Amino acid sequence: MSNTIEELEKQFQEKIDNEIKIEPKDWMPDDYRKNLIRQMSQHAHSEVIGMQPEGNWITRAPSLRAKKILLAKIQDEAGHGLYLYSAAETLGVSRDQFIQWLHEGKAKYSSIFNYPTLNWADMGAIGWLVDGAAIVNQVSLQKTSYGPYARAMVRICKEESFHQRQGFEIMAKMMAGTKEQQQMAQDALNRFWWPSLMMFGPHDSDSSRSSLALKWKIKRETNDTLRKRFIDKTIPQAEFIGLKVPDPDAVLQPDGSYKTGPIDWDEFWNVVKGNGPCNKQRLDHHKRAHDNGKWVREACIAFSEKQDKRKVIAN
Ligand code: BYC
Repeated sequence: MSNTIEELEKQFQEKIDNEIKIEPKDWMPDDYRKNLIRQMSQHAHSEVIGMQPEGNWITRAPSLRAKKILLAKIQDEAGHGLYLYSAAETLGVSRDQFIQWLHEGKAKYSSIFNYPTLNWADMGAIGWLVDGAAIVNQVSLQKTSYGPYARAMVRICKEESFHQRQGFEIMAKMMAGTKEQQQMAQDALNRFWWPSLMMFGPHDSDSSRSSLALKWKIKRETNDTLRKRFIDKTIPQAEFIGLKVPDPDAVLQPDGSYKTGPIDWDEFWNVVKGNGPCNKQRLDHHKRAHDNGKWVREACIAFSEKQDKRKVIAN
């Protein structure tokens, strides 16, 4: 006897409420699938596009040690993108389709990667603030209800915490250096502080996706809760190495948390809509790299087809 949609929805919600993971072949509401496809593909695109601002500094790293660490970090980000594309493909959409949506502007990636990286301290600011913000979000996503996404997050979080530390190390070293180095570190914090807070998305009251995402446990905590956690962790870290966050309204409260000033949401939406300083550059670069890699993809397919034919003959 087949179940009605209402029964299937009820059983689905019971699984979610009982913390049972949803797996690719399980029944799921269409909107759950669509919401996951959107969020996971945006997440994957962010990891991949996020390589560009840092890739810009590989040839100019100040030492061989710094270059090796930066290369390893960027390679990790590529890996994160690939785990996430694979996890998202289990929802029935191909990698080619995800890339096409990105190129057509139908899929987003994190607003943070539309800002330029102007000096070496920006590598510190990205590792410390951007990966730091990403970890706060992703630790929460380790408990997301979709199994393949949750499992990808566990591995990604381990690598992100190394990234956060390497960024903080760069900032701490610069703050222990010359006056010019200290100014560069403060300048990088000034430019990346507010865009890092924007990574968590709009305030809860303006977050159109949150209510269903929370009901279905795709998201486990709200945008504002995660943003606040990041702020409360990061301001003391800044002060510890002699930096000051560029928020004149930031005040420590008796409970140990911080009250902070307003975020410029016009800037956020402007960047999200494609008008940030580097949106065009980032997308053009991705399209170019994708086109240049066409022959590699074709060679891989030809090779695997040849291997398959050999297997058929051998059997
Ligand atoms: N940027 O209802 P809301 C990394 C959009 S990369 C752009 O709150 P939701 C790294 C949102 O998509 C880590 N768009 O949405 C890599 C929605 O528009 P649509 C990236 C944003 O999904 C290299 C609309 O605004 N992490 O670690 O419930 C080097 C309304 O928002 C942004 C992830 O992707 C934004 N910042 O919540 C270094 C985490 N914020 O789609 C580091 C996974 C919001 O309806 N994603 N929008 O047209 C999430 O957790 C959630 O999707 C968000 C947004 C918290 C980002």
